[in-house]
Amino acid sequence: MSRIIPLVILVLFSTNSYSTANHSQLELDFGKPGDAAKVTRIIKLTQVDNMFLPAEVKVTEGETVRFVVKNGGDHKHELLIGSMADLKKAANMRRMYPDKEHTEAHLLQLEPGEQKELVWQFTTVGAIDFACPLPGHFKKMRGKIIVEKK
Ligand SMILES: [Cu+2]
Repeated sequence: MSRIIPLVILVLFSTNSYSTANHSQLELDFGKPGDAAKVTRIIKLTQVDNMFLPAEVKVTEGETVRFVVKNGGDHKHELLIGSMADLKKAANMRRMYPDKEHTEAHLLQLEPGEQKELVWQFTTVGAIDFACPLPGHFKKMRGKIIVEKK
């Protein structure tokens, strides 16, 4: 009997810590939501109708970046980070279901004149894309994040 109790406690403890970690730790192949206290680079992006300025930015592997995104256009814009395949999927979804709500951790939605921030840690060397997936914007409003080796 005395052997069972520690085992039960261990299982409860590990289940609890797993679900806590799982909740706050979304990890994608290009990184994860960053800790605002660990930001080492601030990148300002401006959206106009219809492009990002600048359209290419460089970061370093492991770095936590704060994107400060300003919609300087007259229309709604979004910033979505992801592989080109995923961005195309997102753009198709927005075309087919324009009223669906989107809440991805790597997405910002901005009204004209609005400014929002996204903190992201880039964990994989290479290039990752970003875009505004809204209909009519997606083909022009694209950019690249180059993640350089540390
Ligand atoms: Cu747009």
